[in-house]
Amino acid sequence: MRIVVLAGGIGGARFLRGLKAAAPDAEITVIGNTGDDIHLFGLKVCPDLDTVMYTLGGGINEEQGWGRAGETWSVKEELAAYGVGPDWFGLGDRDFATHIVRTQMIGAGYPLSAVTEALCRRWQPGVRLIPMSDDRVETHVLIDTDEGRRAVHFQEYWVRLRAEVPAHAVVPVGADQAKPAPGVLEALADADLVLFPPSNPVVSIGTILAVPGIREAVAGAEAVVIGLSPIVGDAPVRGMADKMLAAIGVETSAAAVAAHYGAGLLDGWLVDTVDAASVAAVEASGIPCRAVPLLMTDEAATTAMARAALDLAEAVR
Ligand code: GDP
Ligand code: FO1
Ligand code: CA
Repeated sequence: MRIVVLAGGIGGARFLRGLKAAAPDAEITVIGNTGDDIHLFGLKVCPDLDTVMYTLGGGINEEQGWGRAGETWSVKEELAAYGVGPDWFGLGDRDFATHIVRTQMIGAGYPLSAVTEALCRRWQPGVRLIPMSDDRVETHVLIDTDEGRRAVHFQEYWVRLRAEVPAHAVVPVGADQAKPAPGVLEALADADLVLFPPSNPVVSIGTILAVPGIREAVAGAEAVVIGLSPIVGDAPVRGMADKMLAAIGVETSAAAVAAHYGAGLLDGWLVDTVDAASVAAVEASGIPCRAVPLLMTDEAATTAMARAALDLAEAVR
């Protein structure tokens, strides 16, 4: 079976671990979000691609969910001693090496998709990881500052400001001019199943779908498309997705996220058992829906979630 997963960082990566266990023989292609990418200290950092790569490759800091296990911070301390910022984004020594290799290869002329493939030769994530696009796309968030309304980089909004100020708009800058990376449209056309893991619907999956051609390829795919809600009990399980949903006028509920993707994209939707009361409303909007436990508390629970997605796909096929 050929499965394509549209993934952000932590939510996508953890789900993928369960999917690999639930479907050990499947050929899994991951289309990764690159809207979170940021250039720091002359280096290109791709947080969501790295989170998937490190999580599946066994190098992730499990507690934090991003960055490397066994990390040290000498470079960060030395940069601070020079007074060179930003100081609000935590790049560790081990992680720095990834960004150095990536930036060096891009400087030599390799597209991000080829660089990602090269980095994955070390990590062996057991999936084919492709960035959504080789073109630069950068998510910006419109906020009010002392100097008036300003667009800030998504990481500045998320990490420095902790999403504590209202977001008026979320803009994937460059997406309208971006092309899907080589292999993205082919993978979607050849897929038996497309999954939306419980990733952020706005700044992860929304950004991937904003690359012209990808939304159309998902909607037009022969594959069954199944999504899992990142919202449980009307709140994000982790992070500040509620702030992002508010910015695009979508209520923070599992049913509202399903309606936001719509029956044009989704052939099925999973909500958590605490949201079982919303199953009828989702189905009334034309999307088959089931309530199952959706908390990725351990490997077994995550694998069961992936199995529930595979089961729903069979039922609606
Ligand atoms: P990010 O790029 O690191 O923010 O990660 P993603 O976009 O892939 O996923 C973020 C989303 O994962 C958040 O909105 C969380 O609510 C969701 N999430 C995290 N852990 C869980 C979980 O155990 N269950 C569910 N259903 N969602 C989760
Ligand atoms: N998230 C944080 O909240 N604080 C950080 O300092 C931070 C550093 C960081 C470094 C490398 C990397 O790959 C990810 C990192 N993240 C950090 C997570 C990243 O910013 C995520 O993309 C967003 O938190 C949400 O998508
Ligand atoms: Ca992200």
